[in-house]
Amino acid sequence: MSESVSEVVRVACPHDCPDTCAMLVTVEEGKATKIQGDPKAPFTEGTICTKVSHYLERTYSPDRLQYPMKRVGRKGEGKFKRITWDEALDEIAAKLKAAAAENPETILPSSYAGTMGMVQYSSMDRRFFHKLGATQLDRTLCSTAGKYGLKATLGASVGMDPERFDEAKLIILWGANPVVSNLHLWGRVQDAKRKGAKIIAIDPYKSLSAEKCTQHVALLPGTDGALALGMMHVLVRDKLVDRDYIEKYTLGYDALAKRVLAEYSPERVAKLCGVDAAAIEQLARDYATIKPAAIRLNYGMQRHAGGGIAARTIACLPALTGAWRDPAGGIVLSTSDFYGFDHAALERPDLLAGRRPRVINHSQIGDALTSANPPVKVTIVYNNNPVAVCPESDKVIAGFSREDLFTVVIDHFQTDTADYADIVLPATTQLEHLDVHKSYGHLYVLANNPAIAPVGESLPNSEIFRRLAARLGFDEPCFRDSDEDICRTAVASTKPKMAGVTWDKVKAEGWQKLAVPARFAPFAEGGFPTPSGKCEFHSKWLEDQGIDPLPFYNPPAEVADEALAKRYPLAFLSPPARHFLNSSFANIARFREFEREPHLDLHPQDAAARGIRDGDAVRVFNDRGSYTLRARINGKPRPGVVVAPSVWWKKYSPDGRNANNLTSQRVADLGGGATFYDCRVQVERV
Ligand SMILES: Nc1nc2c(c(=O)[nH]1)N[C@H]1C(S)=C(S)[C@@H](COP(=O)(O)OP(=O)(O)OC[C@H]3O[C@@H](n4cnc5c(=O)[nH]c(N)nc54)[C@H](O)[C@@H]3O)O[C@H]1N2
Ligand SMILES: Nc1nc2c(c(=O)[nH]1)N[C@H]1C(S)=C(S)[C@@H](COP(=O)(O)OP(=O)(O)OC[C@H]3O[C@@H](n4cnc5c(=O)[nH]c(N)nc54)[C@H](O)[C@@H]3O)O[C@H]1N2
Ligand SMILES: [Mo]
Repeated sequence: MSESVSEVVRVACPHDCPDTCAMLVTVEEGKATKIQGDPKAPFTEGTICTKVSHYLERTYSPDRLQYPMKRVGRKGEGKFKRITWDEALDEIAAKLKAAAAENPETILPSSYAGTMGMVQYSSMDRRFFHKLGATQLDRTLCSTAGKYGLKATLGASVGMDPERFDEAKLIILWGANPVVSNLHLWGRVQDAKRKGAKIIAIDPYKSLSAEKCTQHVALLPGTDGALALGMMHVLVRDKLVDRDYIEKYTLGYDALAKRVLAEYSPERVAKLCGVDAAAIEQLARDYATIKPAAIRLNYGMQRHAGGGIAARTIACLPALTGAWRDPAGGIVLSTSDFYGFDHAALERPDLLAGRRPRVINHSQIGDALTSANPPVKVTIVYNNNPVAVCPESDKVIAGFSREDLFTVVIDHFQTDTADYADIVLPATTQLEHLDVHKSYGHLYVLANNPAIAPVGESLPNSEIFRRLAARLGFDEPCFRDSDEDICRTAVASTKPKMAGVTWDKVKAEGWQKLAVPARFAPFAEGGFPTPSGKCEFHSKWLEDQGIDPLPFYNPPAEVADEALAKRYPLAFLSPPARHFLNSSFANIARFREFEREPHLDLHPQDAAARGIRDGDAVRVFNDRGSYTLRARINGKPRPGVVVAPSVWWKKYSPDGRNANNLTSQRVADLGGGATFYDCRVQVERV
């Protein structure tokens, strides 16, 4: 915070988005008056999305939580009274002490990615819960199926440099909707298109991105692995593979080739995916012959029961054709493992001191809160809105409604989850605290400098856990680390790609690139971070887990269930709405107006079969629940698929429910990942 009249502060966008923008905030007399993308930052290039261009409205919203509060109404009712920080923290500390004395595993953190800075996302909080010996949360809501799929094939969450997409001649947007969810990559895709590149979307839905592509392959949800295997069949059959690359830098080609030739003919795959065999042939030929070829894989395609193996299978493609040879070729799902941040120093798992607390899967928090043994008695929710975003809401709500559960929610706003809290604590926004960021969609380290003083009595997450640690008598020096100490710790690393990156430099300049060559082609000459150092078509790591070591088609659970399809004939997708960020921003009037109202896109055929007209109120339902929204009839989803852009807050929805009343707690084949898009429903007019 500065005393000067007007200054420009370097901040980083905190949101769960691959773009992690570098931004400039103008501060006049202690008040933030303008926010903009940093024009000098290479990936941001001076532009930010609509959501964050209104970030000041979030920070200064009249709805901001300003002081600690204690519940006075029923759970869920949302009635609270103001209390002091001392009262709040004393009561929380007393509850934690009592629970820890009985069994620390009755304590559960519930946090995700409301902010992705290391200080506010995963440092003091993790130390605190490690020291307590609390139940550990397996944070599987978003990306773990794909992450482990990538690990099997490439060795880690690494891939081509997203900055090179503008040089590609073929781009496949595979389960990715960058217009909505990865805007700065989309700019590069458009540059490539202007220079003549062919852009292909693979998506059951004609998303805002798919409608601007050269070609759209609208496959059945959850069948991407089969499509990739069909492409491989054509590549092998027609000798379109790069023998030299395969021999030098891959493992298991002969067995893979034999399998795809025997089992995955385009005709068979066409039936599995619901697309024409000719389209598969064409896709494979284009992929092998138009170079450089870049694949933007994104998380949409892995929110299915077979999503992990599907991501692994698709990740084999660039090694088959040698696409990695070019900096603008290859595949990227996430770049996060290129960073060498010192997570052990940040999170201090050593504070567990040999204890191995049970682990609860975040995607099954509904079951956990209603039936775990021993029961969860105390939960602290921060950076997360589980009542809105976790699957099978009826169970999540039943859990948070338990009278014998003590719930603390730390947030900026009175979220759907905060309504169930015993104590609500106000958190600072990104303009009010310090942080350091990596990105999962580019290769820069970013600093977030505080621009203004905390609004009301809000505090950073880190400070809240610091104060709780002091109350619980945790005396390790790490509990006294300042936020700046934590930033310094994060980047103090001897890993080669962190060479030259220092906190002081990042803080002063706002961002710094990892130490990679200017035209980075990570696997042009192999060097994959797998056990063999090769791209692993054959994965011993999977074999050791009892999983087929070669790529195979692992079907979706509900989408492929023909018996279930008789009762619930439609596949239901609930991908991000453009003007929300998961459930963030969905409480602010401006963004709700942009999105108008919760709506369901239907194909005319499916609407006609149900007597549904455009604009009708419809009820979507399955065995887990139901909710009501407005029908929009258009050709965007393929027949048999309905799409509800999400994640609306329940309290701003017509019947107080949202998409997650329908989604299931089933987890994917790898990493225990959530399967939000593997969901069958029926729709009727109300
Ligand atoms: N504006 C905005 N931006 C965001 C977010 C947001 O909520 N709003 N969320 C952020 C977060 S947390 C994440 S993880 C990313 C997500 O980024 P993306 O992965 O790009 O997002 P999704 O929209 O989930 O999925 C992309 C597309 O996958 C399609 N899809 C669904 N199932 C399948 C399938 O089985 N196969 C294929 N091929 N496609 C399928 C969907 O129809 C959708 O159009 O975006 C981030 N950016
Ligand atoms: N149906 C359906 N459900 C989904 C998805 C989907 O596509 N469809 N997407 C899934 C995906 S990909 C993800 S990543 C998850 C996201 O799930 P979450 O990570 O829970 O994301 P948000 O809903 O944005 O909620 C984050 C909360 O953190 C708060 N917050 C932000 N910054 C801070 C801070 O500094 N301190 C504190 N204490 N709080 C802060 C915000 O105000 C917000 O209420 O949702 C998943 N749920
Ligand atoms: Mo996510």
